Amino acid sequence: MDEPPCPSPASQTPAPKPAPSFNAGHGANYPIDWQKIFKNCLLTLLGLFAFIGFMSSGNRSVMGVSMKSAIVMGLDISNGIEQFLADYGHLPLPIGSTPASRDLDTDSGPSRGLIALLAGKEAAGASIKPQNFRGIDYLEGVKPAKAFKKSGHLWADGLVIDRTPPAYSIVDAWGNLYHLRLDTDGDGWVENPDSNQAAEGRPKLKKRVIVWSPGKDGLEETWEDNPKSWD
Ligand SMILES: [Ca+2]
Ligand SMILES: [Ca+2]
Repeated sequence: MDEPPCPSPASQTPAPKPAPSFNAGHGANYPIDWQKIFKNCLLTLLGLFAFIGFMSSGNRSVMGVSMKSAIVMGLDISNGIEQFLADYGHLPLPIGSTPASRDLDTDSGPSRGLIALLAGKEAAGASIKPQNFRGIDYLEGVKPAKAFKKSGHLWADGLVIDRTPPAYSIVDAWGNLYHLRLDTDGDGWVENPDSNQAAEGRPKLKKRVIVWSPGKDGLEETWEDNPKSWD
C-alpha cells in the first residue's frame, strides 16, 4: 500500500489565514461600520458627479475648439485677401466677376475660384491672365480638411482639394462654406450682415473684406453661433 508522499518544503504554502467572520469565536461580533459605509458611498457619489462634470466640460471644450478653429480659418481667409490687396493693389475677384460699383458677396466654394486664386493655384487659361500671377500662397496657415460625413457634407475644418482637375474650397468645422463680402466699391466699408449687430447700431463695418460662416446649426440667420472675422 502506497503511503502518501511527504510534502516537499517547496510545496508547502502558508496556511491561509481564517477569513474574518462576524462571529470569530468567543462570541465577539464585528460591528457593522455604518460610518465607513456611508463615507464610501459618499465618495463614490462624489466621484460620479466629478466624472459627469468632467465629461460635460470636455464636451464644452470640444465645442470651443470647433468654434475657435472656425474663427481662425475665417481670419486666415480675410488676412490672405488683405495681403493679396497689399501685394497687387486690388481685391481678388471671384470667377466671372468684374470690378463693380457696389460691394460683392461670394463664398469659399470651388466654383468661385477664390480659394484656388488665394492658394496660388488658379487654372491656367490661354486668354485669362491669373490674378495671382506671382503664384503666392496666401493660405499657408490653413490646414487640410478632414473627412466629415454629416449633414450631407464630405469634408470639414480646412482646405479641400477635390476632383480632377483640382478644385479648391475651404469649409468650417461643421462642413459649411464661408461667406465673403468684398469692399469692391472701394469706399472702405461693407454692410454688416449680422442682423443683431445691425439692430444694435452697427449697420456698416470699416473693412475691405469680411468672412463668416453659418456655424454649427448651418443657418446663416442665427448669428449667435456664426464664426466671424470681425468683433
Ligand atoms: Ca464698400
Ligand atoms: Ca448659425
